[in-house]
Amino acid sequence: MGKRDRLSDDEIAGFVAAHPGWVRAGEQIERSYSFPDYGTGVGFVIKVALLAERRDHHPEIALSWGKVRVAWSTHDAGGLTALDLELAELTDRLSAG
Ligand code: HBI
Repeated sequence: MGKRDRLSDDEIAGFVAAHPGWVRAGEQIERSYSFPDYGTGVGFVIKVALLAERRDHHPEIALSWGKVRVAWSTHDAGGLTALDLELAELTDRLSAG
């Protein structure tokens, strides 16, 4: 199982069950994070963006006041891969400050 091989539905369901906040949305996993203000959300977006650049793997990120939505998928694989799950866990760590 390479990091960029598509995951099975069961593997994805197992991740979602073990990682509160993450949900499957088609060929993505997504999670929204709440922040006390817009600026704190921006800081989180920057950290996720820098992670994405370091790993050459980029999420969808939506920023609004007090909220950031992050969605991971592997475009090259046309679905979810282990890389998405790994980066979703890293995204959670970044949200913890
Ligand atoms: N980001 N989410 C995501 N999925 C990809 O397939 C991807 C990426 N960032 C860069 C990237 N692929 C490059 O390796 C090229 O394949 C575009």
